[in-house]
Amino acid sequence: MTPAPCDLGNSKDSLKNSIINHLRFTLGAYVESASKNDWWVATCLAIRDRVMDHATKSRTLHRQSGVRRVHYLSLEYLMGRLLENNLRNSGLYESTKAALGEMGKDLDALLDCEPDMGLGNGGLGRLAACFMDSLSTVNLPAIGYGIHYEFGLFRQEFVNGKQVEHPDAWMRDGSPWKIARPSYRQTVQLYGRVVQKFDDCGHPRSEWVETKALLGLPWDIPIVGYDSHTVNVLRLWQAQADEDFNFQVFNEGSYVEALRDKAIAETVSKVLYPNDSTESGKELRLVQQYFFVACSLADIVRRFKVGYTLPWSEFPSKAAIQLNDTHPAVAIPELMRILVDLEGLPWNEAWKICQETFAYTNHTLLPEALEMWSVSLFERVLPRHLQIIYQINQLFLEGDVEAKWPGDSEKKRSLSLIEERGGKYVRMANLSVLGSHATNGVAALHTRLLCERLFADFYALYPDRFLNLTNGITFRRWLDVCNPQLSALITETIGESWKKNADLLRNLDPHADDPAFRARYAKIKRDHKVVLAKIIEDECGVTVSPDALFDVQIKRLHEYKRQHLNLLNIVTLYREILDNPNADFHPRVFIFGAKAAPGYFLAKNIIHAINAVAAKVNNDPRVGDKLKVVFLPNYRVSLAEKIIPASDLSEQISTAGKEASGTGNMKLALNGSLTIGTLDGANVEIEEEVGSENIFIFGLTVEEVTELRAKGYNPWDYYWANEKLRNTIDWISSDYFTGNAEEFQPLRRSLLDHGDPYLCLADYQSYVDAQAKVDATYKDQDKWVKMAILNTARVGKFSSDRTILQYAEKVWNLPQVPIGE
Ligand code: CR1
Repeated sequence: MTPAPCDLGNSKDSLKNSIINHLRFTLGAYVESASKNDWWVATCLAIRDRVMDHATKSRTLHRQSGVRRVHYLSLEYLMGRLLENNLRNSGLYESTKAALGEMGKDLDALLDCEPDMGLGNGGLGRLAACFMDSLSTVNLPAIGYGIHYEFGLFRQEFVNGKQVEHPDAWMRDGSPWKIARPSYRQTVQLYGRVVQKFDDCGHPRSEWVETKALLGLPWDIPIVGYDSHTVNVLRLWQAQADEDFNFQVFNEGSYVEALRDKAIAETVSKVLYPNDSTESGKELRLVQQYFFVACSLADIVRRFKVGYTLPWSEFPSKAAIQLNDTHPAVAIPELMRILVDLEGLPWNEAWKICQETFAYTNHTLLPEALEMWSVSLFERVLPRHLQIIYQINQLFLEGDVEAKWPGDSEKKRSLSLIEERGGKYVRMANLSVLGSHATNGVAALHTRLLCERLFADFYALYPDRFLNLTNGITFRRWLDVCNPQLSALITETIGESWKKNADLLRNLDPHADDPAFRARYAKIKRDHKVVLAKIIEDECGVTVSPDALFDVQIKRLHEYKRQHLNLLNIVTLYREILDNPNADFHPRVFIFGAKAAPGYFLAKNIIHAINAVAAKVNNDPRVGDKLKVVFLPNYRVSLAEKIIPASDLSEQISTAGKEASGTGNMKLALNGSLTIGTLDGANVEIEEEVGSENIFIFGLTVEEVTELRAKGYNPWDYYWANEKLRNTIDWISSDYFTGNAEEFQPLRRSLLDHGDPYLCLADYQSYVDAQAKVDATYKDQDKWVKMAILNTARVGKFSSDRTILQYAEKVWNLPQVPIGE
């Protein structure tokens, strides 16, 4: 007898039943006495029930139809909270709100129970999260693979203005979104040595022996798309010990010792490395990378084998694998090892399969972010993979490189997978380009620089492999969820289709001239500023006026992003207000959100300096309301969702050529925050879209930066030539702000003695002038609001749906597969 299906309807009453059932039977709680957290969990589970059915359906249909799937390999996923996103995407928000309302519960209050899923550092991890949303939305068959970190990015606190880190135990109480899949557990080998054996036909085969084993337990998180029935999954691997007990030791009575190995094994998925755009070269990090790559590849191969009885040459027609930066690049030798050592394929055939399967996205040109592993470390952890890399390298240098540049050892040095100067290192970026059929940058300018600079020789050799795919953001989370008021106004004005086709936002363009529309748009912005002002009051104890200009810089703390250039302008303004109290200056609130890598000394010094300046400025009666500076602690996705709709001005002020793309710039522009920025990353394309009259561009271009450096850049020249600048720097590094003149000497030294590597001084005057223009423009509110509306209207290009469809077409050759009801 088939049991009656449970009621998974979408009506208010069905949802009410589901929530009550979960409270009673899953959580063992009474409706009358359940805690707020119980209500939140029960609500998530009620939604998850509805979503899981579609996940199973999607997976089944993808398997049965035999379509190619994309596998996104990423060490980071910065998902944030899932409940509201899932509700809005699945169209269940209103009925769930009503269901809870009838039971005396406020949905919006419950949303705050959810801890952020912060399994990433910054832009790269958030991009992966946006891509997962878009893949489901546009009905592409996809699986995201990553690590189930027990601790996500640290929680940040300020003590006396200095950053202090605390662990982020995001899933201490479990998570209602994740489902364990023990039947798909994988075993991974590490360490050991390689021996040569001969198979039955007398062919030599390498065997990796005396290894240590680690288990990977997959956890699945369903990814709900907007208005689509495709539910893909994000599969995160948790490391477990091979055997719970070492019986030998156990029998000797050493129970605690026996469990030690288990504890060590489990450190592999314990914690996310907190560095953004820098590599760290630590053994545990390499083990993390290999662990999740090996689990994921084994999972992909398992699916290929059970699903089909096809020859290996068909593997790429079933599986595309995208490498999100070089972090998963060890997948290339791992697939070679599977094909050659385990499956017995000839080398050349295996190599062809590899190249057809993999594609690589580069996210940075910063030299300190280009991953290199010392050969000795690599050899110890992955001895067979190192051999494979050597062989790939030899065939490449003696083959394609020799053919193109006969006898040119300089070219060989530059293209080699092994760096030989100053110790031997494996270059993961070169490996990634060579082992894949496509390499892309993440904005037009970045891709151009990849081809002209970082990968110039590879580009000369394989020009067809390189392409640009400008980043995007999901408009669901970054408009629908974080700014439902604006989303509703847009829908009321131009209809709903923009949610699936963001280019239609252009239909808002003419409404910028309509005073009634402008008034409503401006009111939404102001309401968000009132909400943010309350958060600022609660978090920082600073009272700010929602009528001030909210000037926002939110992103990781990094010298190249130049939060310290922002600070130079703030201190310049502070001085001006004191010198010239009657000047007509529109009140401004400078708002920062940023985490610094715990080991990044100068970044922490900059945070401290901003907080110290804030403390002085905010309490100086001579300044009053004109200037406030706040640094909101613990910047994260859920806080970004509060700041972005409330922002007037978006600081995108990196040194030209350093920010590969940026994605916060897109989120802010979409929410009507005007950009003050350099011609860097995607700012260039934002200017193209919104028009140069609706953005504040300043500073040196990439070409000018190159020229200046070639000429010999000396920050002291700027210091001596510009009195305002000189006073500003001297003031920051005096004892005025903390009572101790030593405090900000590191910052001063970096700007002067150490050559100002990110050219803050060179761009200072141009930045200060652009800020004056911002001030003048803001005073004309009609004009400002119009510009803001035109930003919202014209950034449709930056929808991650567009980006993902380009990947599908140009890199993955992937069909859209709609899933029925
Ligand atoms: C870049 O710095 C870009 C994101 C996503 C970052 C940023 O400009 O928007 O990637 N790079 O593409 C990075 O984290 C390891 O490199």
